[in-house]
Amino acid sequence: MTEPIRLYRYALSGHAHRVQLMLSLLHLPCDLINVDLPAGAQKAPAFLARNAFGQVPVIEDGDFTLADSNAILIYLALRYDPARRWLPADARHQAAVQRWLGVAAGPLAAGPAAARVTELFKRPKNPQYAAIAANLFGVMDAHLAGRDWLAAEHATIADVALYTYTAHAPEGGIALDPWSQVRAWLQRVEALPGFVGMARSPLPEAA
Ligand SMILES: N[C@@H](CCC(=O)N[C@@H](CS)C(=O)NCC(=O)O)C(=O)O
Repeated sequence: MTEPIRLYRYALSGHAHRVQLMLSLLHLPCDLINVDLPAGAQKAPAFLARNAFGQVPVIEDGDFTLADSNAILIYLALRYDPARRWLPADARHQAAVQRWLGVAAGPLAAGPAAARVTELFKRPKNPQYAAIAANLFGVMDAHLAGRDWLAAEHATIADVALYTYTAHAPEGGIALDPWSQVRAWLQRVEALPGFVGMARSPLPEAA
């Protein structure tokens, strides 16, 4: 790598934070470029040329441009972790990682992340978000009973992908108190060398 990786992000985007966290865990230098989502900068032609879906995160690594948080985690792990700890090479572990990346793009986004964005931008509440989150965290809590990490005997990109919107679920009015295994796992992620957090938003009054 000859120059820092450029990360296009919004400071309150958990999808973008997921990438920032991975870059930091891999000790990769990066330039953070803020995209003003409330002003609609992600839909401007210059940004759409980087990601036609008009969303952060996007990275530029030299002449290579890549959007989508989970795709970026896979790229970074394959490109910059030759030991293959963050994305194990063997079939079972790699499939387990992929399963959790699907959860991050599925119920994590549709439940806790959607509830949080509703609070952040004062959109109409939808009780389905809390129901999706409760089911997800129940499954995660049971899965984490007796194991430290989601997909292997050590941290992988699965843990990075699930971390941010789980840790910040209370900002969407979804308390983590019932899920002791999930809370212990969050602490393990936060203890990883190179961990960097995302700015906390105020908790909703009803939470
Ligand atoms: N599947 C995408 C989702 C990214 C996403 O939802 N980004 C949000 C911020 S968290 C965004 O840019 N929203 C602005 C918009 O859709 O206009 C990923 O994993 O990167």
